[in-house]
Amino acid sequence: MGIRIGMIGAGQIGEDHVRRVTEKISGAEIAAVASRRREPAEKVAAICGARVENSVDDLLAAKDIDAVIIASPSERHEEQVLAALQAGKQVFCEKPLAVTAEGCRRIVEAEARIGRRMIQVGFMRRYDQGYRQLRKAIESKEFGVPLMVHCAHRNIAPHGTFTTDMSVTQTAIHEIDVTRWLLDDDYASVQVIFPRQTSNTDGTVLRDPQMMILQTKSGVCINLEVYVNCRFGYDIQCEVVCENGVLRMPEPSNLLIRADAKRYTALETDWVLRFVEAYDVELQEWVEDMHAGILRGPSAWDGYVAAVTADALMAAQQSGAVQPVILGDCPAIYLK
Ligand code: ISE
Repeated sequence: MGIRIGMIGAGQIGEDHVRRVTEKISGAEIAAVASRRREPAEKVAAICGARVENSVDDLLAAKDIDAVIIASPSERHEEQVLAALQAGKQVFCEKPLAVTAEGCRRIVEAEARIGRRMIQVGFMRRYDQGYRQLRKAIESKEFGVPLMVHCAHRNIAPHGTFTTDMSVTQTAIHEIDVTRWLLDDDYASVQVIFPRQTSNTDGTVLRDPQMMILQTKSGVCINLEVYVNCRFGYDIQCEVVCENGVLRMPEPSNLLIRADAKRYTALETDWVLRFVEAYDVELQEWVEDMHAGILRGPSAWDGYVAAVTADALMAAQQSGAVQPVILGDCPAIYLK
């Protein structure tokens, strides 16, 4: 029997996930939708023929719902994840797991009390082909151990209001998770340097670009350029320097065009397109893992580690100094 999913939130990412589960994913269906506003919930429910619940509480109380996808505004995640655990539902929560590290810790503790994994966090880059190839090559040890990682995260322009700390919490958060997963290593310290600033911020207070430097416990240095106003395209780069070789993430395979006395390949314009396949694989594997009774994707602990690292980076933005990343004890359910 298919997993019956309740969708919480009916914004763009919620709608995308509903389409995915309905049109691309096997082994699950969207049974109900709940959102603070009725109208978008009805629109999203109509895509898949699901019912609309009056509230998140009603959706969580429904006996026919096995799991929920939480794609509501970030500030509501903590309360909704905790309520879903309480109701015995499996949870897929879009990033961030909670808006504070303390909030993530409360979720980790609640899940640890249950004694098994119930939560997966939406760090979709772990499901991207290119990152998976990188991880496999690192794991093979064929090129020696990794020493350094060079990353770039470039957006054409931010959507809506964007502040200096959001370059960490919304943008760098993806590299914080995926690099730690690639290297299978935790962060020891972080630092932020502000290079010459772009005039593309149009007079807003946002500091852009930023150079973030993270060092792992085993000493690997990661330099991450975050440039959210690059104007030219959505551009994600990752290169791992190992002892005996350099591993570069492949570019997305777009057509090579010769025209107008130029030879070029188009760049994506946003993450929805750049990571479209990763999002599909992410939800498909989550559904398969629920059927198999064992979750393997990004855990609540990974969500917590990302939040603690993000806090250290924001402290580093303020202080200009190297900041330690202090995690505390990891509950047994998350240890491999
Ligand atoms: C956005 O929230 C994302 O998650 C994107 O992947 C990232 O590139 C962008 O900078 C964020 O604002």
